[in-house]
Amino acid sequence: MSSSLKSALRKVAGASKVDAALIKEVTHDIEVALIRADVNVKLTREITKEIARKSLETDPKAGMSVREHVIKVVHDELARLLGEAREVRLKRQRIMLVGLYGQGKTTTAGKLGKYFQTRGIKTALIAADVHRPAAIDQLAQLGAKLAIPVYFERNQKDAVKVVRDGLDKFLAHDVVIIDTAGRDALSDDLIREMEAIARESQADEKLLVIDATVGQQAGPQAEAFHKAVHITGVVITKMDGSAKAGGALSAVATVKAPVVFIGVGEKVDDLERFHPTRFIGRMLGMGDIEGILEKATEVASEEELEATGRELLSGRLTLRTFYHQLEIMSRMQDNQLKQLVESIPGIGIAGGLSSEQMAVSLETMRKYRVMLDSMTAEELDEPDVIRGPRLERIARGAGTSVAEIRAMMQRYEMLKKQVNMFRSNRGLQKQLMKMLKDGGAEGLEGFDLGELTGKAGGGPKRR
Ligand SMILES: Nc1nc2c(ncn2[C@@H]2O[C@H](COP(=O)(O)OP(=O)(O)OP(=O)(O)O)[C@@H](O)[C@H]2O)c(=O)[nH]1
Ligand SMILES: [Mg+2]
Repeated sequence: MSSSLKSALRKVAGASKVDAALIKEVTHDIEVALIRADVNVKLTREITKEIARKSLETDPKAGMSVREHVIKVVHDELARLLGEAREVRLKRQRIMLVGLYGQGKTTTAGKLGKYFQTRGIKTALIAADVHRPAAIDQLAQLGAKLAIPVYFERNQKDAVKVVRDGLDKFLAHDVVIIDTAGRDALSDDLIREMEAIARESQADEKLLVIDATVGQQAGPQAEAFHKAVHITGVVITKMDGSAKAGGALSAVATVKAPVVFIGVGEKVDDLERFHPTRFIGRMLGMGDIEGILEKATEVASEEELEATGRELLSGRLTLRTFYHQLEIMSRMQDNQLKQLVESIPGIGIAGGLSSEQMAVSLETMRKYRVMLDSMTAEELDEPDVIRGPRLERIARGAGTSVAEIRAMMQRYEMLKKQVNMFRSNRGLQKQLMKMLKDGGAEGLEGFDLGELTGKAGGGPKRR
């Protein structure tokens, strides 16, 4: 679908105003692209109608060109079509993979194993497909290649026993991934087996693995599995080269089963977290879509950055300053952030952080931002007022626990202490102000990224 979406948007490139004829042409192209990608026809019509209406009825935000305005509208509608993002968190958990024959469960088990392992989490695999002897070999080979232990019992026909024994063996592992057997269809015996394994393992995540080539059929499939075993997320495989990817994705979104990962090839690295905005950016052939969306919200001006820096130096650090730092850092490109981190005394010198460790710390920052987003202005300016019921309200608003909010507040308190120490060092102060002037990368001084990456990242400690 991507090339036709790209050409649709190219038409807007030179336009100086949004007019009906132009939008009609663009929405027509988008409609063709979506239908070609197997997106349901009715859904496609609704989407393109909305795109046309919103492009014409709303005015571009200040500082946005016509092209950016239309791109934003197109993005927002496609994002609705694809559904909300949900992430499988980097924590101690048991993950069970379910699905029909040949959808990619075993391959995905290996990919997920690698995903956690490279993020510093001790991971193990259990081969609970007891129906096909070759299934054990397949997972065992994957595990050997990745140096991830695999538990299996040959000639054992009781999948639940394999799971029980495997979990006993892997008590010291943080993430245990269970590969299960497929069937031709969602039969009673498959449901019974899935239920029994889910019960035995107390799986935190039950991920349905669906092959993108089933197209719109992915919808009813996801719904049926959801009814049967309450899946917590969907992994769509074979997104590489499937003309029906749009059908599978949109159909799954309509049954409210969040897509968490997509498989984009046969190799162990071919797994991506499903991130609707990034995905849409790629469909539209634009790497910079996040940049455009930010423009539509709020752009931190240079003055703002400098003000934040001065606020830091003055010692009047509030949660608002903390928030600004996170905001700006999350806007920076990975390589910029890496450079910046490496320039911080005590962190960068000893080899720096790997890109995986950076990814974990970025995740933490995003999490913090959500928490700060659910605070009131008063709370941001006077963090001391955050107590009791306020803590609970903030946790609810951020979809997290009071303990997590407390942990974030502790980070903030620590940063405050570090800033105070930093204030007594003039050399560092100069360096910070220079960074601010050079392109807005303030405030990192207070961060101990080793701490931020925590157990998962195991990042270097400050010296
Ligand atoms: N191109 C591509 N191929 C994939 C992807 N994921 C899995 N495959 C291939 O799909 C085939 C089936 O994958 P498996 O992982 O064995 O599927 P399964 O669900 O475990 O199958 P059963 O155990 O037989 O039910 C294999 O040839 C994989 O290499 C993907 O994202 N892209
Ligand atoms: Mg398998």
